[in-house]
Amino acid sequence: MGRFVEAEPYLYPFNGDLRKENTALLIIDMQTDFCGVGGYVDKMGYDLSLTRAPIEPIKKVLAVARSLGYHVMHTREGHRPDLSDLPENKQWRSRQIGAGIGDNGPCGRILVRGESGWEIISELAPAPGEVVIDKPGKGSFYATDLDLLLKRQNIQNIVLAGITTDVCVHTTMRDANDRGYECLLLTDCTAATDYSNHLAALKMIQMQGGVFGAIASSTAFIQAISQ
Ligand code: C5J
Repeated sequence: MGRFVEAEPYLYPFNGDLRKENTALLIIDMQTDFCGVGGYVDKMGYDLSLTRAPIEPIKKVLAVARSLGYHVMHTREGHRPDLSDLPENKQWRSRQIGAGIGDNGPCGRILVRGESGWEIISELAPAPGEVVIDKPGKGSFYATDLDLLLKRQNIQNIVLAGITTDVCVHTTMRDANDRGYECLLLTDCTAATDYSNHLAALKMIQMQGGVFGAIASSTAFIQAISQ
């Protein structure tokens, strides 16, 4: 028996053990800085319609996951106001592209904790009691207590949504996979600042029999958990 999602390149999870108790929906960096007007991605000149596309599909998955009692966790990329956790090269590179991390922008200081651009967009705001992970890097495990929280709750399956597919979502999925978590990326609940990068990131996951896990549409995931 078991419960499986119609996923690629294999039915997810590998062992059919998909339950609210052992599964977390992890929503990565749905912050104004990555998908809102005047935020970091906008300042860099990328097309916001790409990173905004997952908002509606995530809203649907989130509503179902919450109603069924699945674990829901959110992450935010950002730095301390004194920038003591901002690597010099990360700041330098962001200035090269005209969106200096820590510099003032239309939504406050770019990628700085507590600023309006750093907040998770209101449509996907965390509910009381949901875990929110503040991370200084691209991966959600680096310099955070995410692994500890997952282990304490006996979570084995991580379902990934959020932005951007090729950067923070992929870094998190790769790291989670190395740590033994069974990962599923929701294809329409993720997006990149370049559509071909999104597609390439999806393709990479499907190599080697699912080198980092599997991918599926949000519809397939909702169908599986609603049964
Ligand atoms: C980036 C992220 N792209 N959340 N951050 O710098 O993917």
